Amino acid sequence: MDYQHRFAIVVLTIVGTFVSISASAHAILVDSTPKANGSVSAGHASLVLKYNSKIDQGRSRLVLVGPDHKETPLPITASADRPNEIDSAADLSPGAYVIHWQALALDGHITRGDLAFTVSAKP
Ligand SMILES: [Cu+2]
Repeated sequence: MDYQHRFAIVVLTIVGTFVSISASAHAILVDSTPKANGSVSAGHASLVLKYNSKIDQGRSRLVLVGPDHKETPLPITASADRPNEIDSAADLSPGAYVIHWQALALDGHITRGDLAFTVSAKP
């Protein structure tokens, strides 16, 4: 076996290990309301973050960053019938927002991310 073949096998082994670890159970955001970089009308909005695996809703966190850069922790609504979701709601006025989310999957691993969206004035 020449050097290039051996190198390729080592790389494939490393990639394979990484893929199998990340496929185990970490919570990955797969869908949301509002959508990433999407838009909603001003007013009372439900916020839904949907993951690929079950979430410990009691120990996950959502922080809403408003157009004035003020950070507000959001209350999470526990919903046993939707174990893959983190649900909340907020009264929103027009502007650009970001939700910093922190999700605890049932395997004990925490993942984090940002969900940016825009709130437009009521038509
Ligand atoms: Cu995990």
